[in-house]
Amino acid sequence: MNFRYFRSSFLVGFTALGLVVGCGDDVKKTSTNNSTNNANNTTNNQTNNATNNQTNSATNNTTNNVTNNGTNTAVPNYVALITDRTSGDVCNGPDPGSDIIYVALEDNTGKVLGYGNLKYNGITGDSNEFDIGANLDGTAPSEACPEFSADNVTSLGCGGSIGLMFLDADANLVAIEPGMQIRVSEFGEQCPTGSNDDEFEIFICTDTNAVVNNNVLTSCAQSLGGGSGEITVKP
Ligand SMILES: [Ca+2]
Ligand SMILES: [Ca+2]
Repeated sequence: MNFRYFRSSFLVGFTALGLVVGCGDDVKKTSTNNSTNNANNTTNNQTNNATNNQTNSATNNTTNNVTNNGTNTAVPNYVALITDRTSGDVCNGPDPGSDIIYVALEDNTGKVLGYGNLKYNGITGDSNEFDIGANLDGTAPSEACPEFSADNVTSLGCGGSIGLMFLDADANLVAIEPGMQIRVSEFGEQCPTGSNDDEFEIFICTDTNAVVNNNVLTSCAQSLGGGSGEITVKP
């Protein structure tokens, strides 16, 4: 064998062997690295997912809270319902049931915030001569105990009801809120010619639209109390 050829072959073979051996090491390293990277990726994915879930959850909660807060904002109450509770012989007269002079919405010191304006008419009584509701126009009464006339007094009829919304001095609506009071003046014993024959009960209505536009009273479920003559109740 030619020595030069042998040396060349030896070098080629040795180098090739080294490459093979070297490649073997690299394959092992690559495999190990891949396993490590996969493990890291798995960990990272889990961490990212957890972080994303937390972020999404927080974002969703914030969004839901904003939405819920918007949805849950309390709708103001505007309507007070006065229902007559009178029974007996007085129901057969010309002014059956409670005879309302005015209704005032006041703050807790008695300062008038608005007067009742007739928005739901459930007045009854075939012989009721005081059923036009002219005095319930949202303005102040001319007198505490006026002449008993159809212009000054509204008789509900026995079992009848009226729904009122309150207007301030500028004819703007005033919502009924906790801390206020509602004062109903019925032509009763506080007036020189009145009597305590008639009784009524006051309710708050939570669905203004149903009462005012559809004559539906199912939301007028919260009783504030009642009586005869001049009565003050707190919503
Ligand atoms: Ca009456
Ligand atoms: Ca009366």
